[in-house]
Amino acid sequence: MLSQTQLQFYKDNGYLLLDEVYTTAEIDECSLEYDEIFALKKNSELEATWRGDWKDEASVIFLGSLNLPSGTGSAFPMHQDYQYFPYKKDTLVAVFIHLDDTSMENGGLAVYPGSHHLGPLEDRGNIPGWHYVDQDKFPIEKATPVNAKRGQVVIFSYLLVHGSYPNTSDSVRRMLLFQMMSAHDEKLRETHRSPCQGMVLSGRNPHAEANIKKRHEEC
Ligand SMILES: O=C(O)CCC(=O)C(=O)O
Repeated sequence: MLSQTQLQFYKDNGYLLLDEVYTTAEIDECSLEYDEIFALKKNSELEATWRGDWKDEASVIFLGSLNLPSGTGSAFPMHQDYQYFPYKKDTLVAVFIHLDDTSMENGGLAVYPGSHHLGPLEDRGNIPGWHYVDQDKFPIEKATPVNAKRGQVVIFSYLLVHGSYPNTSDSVRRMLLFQMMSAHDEKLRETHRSPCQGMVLSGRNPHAEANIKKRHEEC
């Protein structure tokens, strides 16, 4: 349960860093599973990997797991997730579950606090499938770093301008990414069609087919 102070911080800034959501044992288990998946993925397609030996169904809820490799340039220039999947009521949030400590050196998150109040910004993406805001207006150098510890969770609005620093360290930066929205929200245009998209985490979704094979058919 979030406190009033946390809720107010989220409303004002568009993001929140949370402690103690998971126990150390849970994060350790997640971390092991994560490494096993990435080891399998090295030699096969991700979809094939997903047919592997899952311990429980909840494992397939996540939409992505981001392993920012060491020594690369900025994989994520400043952007709003809105441009990837716009919804009518803007209920979409991203949740990062950190499996490693993050910093400006190893590809940590950078945000423009309060930028979610600006609404959808002009899309300056010039590569198909990629969306960025104007990097001159929102340079990563002027953004606020969100240094997270292993096990900490960051939640932010899909309208928040954010990106990641280049990982110049010699180790990978691992985290689990969930993106979720209210089942009562509706997409403004067709977006990603990942197998987990539309999966119900709580309650029921009146707009989606329960059968995973028909996941992307409208009811
Ligand atoms: O992996 C990261 O650090 C950033 C990911 C991100 O910004 C996104 O998925 O929208």
